[in-house]
Amino acid sequence: KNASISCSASPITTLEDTKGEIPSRIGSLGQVSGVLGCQWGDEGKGKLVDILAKHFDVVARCQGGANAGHTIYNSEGKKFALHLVPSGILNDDTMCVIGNGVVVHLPGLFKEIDSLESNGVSCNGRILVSDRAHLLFDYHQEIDGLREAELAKSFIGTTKRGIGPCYSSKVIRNGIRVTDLKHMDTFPDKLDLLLSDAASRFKGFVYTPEVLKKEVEMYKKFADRLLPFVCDTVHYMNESISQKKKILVEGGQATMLDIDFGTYPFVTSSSPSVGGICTGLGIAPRVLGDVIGVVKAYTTRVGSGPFPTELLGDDGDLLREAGQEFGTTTGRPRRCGWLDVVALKYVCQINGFSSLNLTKLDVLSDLSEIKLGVEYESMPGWQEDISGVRNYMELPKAAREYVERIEELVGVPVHYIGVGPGRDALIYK
Ligand code: 2SA
Ligand code: GDP
Ligand code: MG
Repeated sequence: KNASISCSASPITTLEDTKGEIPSRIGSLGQVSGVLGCQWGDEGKGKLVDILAKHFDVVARCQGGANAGHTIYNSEGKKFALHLVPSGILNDDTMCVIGNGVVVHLPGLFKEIDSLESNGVSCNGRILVSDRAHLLFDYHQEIDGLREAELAKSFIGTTKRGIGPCYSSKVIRNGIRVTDLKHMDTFPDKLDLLLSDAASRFKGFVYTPEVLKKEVEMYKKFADRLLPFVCDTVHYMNESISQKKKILVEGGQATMLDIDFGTYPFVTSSSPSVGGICTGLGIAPRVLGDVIGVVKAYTTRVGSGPFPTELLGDDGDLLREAGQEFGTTTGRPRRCGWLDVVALKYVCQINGFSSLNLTKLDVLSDLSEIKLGVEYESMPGWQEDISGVRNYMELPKAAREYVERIEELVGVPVHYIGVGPGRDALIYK
């Protein structure tokens, strides 16, 4: 392998530039389609959702919360990092839904909306929040940190965004939902129960009547601001389906972080795999058309847990630099390694993808040899810049052979290939 890998910065041009090349395939995606992560997150789901959003009426998030970090670039090359707001927001005609399966941190949501608005993205009337979604409070974030500290060396490496504690409240049935903001008379008692529970469990958690008072005052203001966004999204989604609107579901994290199917206990607390689409939005499995799996041409993971194809030391550092692999939410360096085909096959089995989007192929460009995590298979590299390529047949032969070997091994066609972060940097195969 070469001593240095450089990530070629692709020029960001407008989507119009590639219009002729966008295949009918996008137009013929199922009325309700999904985009899900195939590894341990950060495969580039946000970029694909943003590109596809133009062809959909609604983009919906079904699980997770502000642990997600979806990076997208608009046509002027301006960068946006989204956490709770669905990645359809840059397309003016798309409605964005935050479904019942999402855990919502209101201070974070409003900060994100304010930042989008101040960057010229109008959110007004374009975001709907499920009345059934659970509220994630600052205290959930605090105890996320306390839990991690308690675990000491066996810490999970969470994003400390309060995800596990909030889903715990939901499952143990003392959680507070968005709809509870409509009943501010009973809200303080509900919050008191939650905070008292946390105080009795965690020595380090300071809870006083003043804390409650301050929080309630803050949430009264939030309630006024949020209520225009609140909606029975189950009804909205199903009505939209009856009206033949096109719906794209955006997954956060990925199947290898799924609470059931991932590398437990080093997982997140939601279902980022195909089942999460139905439970997180209240739509039936039979309405689901295409589900696209997003897979990076290599593997990354943030946080602890098994990673069989991980590259440690200099090799991992080179890949991290080339791919700019740092957490979109926390800035943490991501662990890097070769593509794990064994894990990918398992993920394809669980989700039944109709196609794959192989991303960041451009990052491997300088390598003389690329390893695939299947009985330590090795393939020749192509060692030339592919970030300007837009036509599959113009990719170097070795790059095409790499793509086709992945298709052969996992048994799912690769229809989209990422060769840069910009909207135009996608090859339709
Ligand atoms: P949590 O916070 O309870 O969901 O953490 C549990 C595990 O799930 C992982 N996780 C993620 N992995 C990759 N990317 C995520 N989003 C951010 C990003 C991460 C960041 O886009 O880069 O900025 O650090 C994400 N969210 C959760 C987490 O690392 C734990 O392994
Ligand atoms: P997500 O959580 O799956 O949406 O992914 P993230 O946004 O956290 O991380 C993916 C990163 O890779 C982002 O910085 C994207 O801009 C970038 N990216 C996406 N696709 C490509 C690609 O094909 N090539 C390159 N070089 N970067 C890409
Ligand atoms: Mg991410």
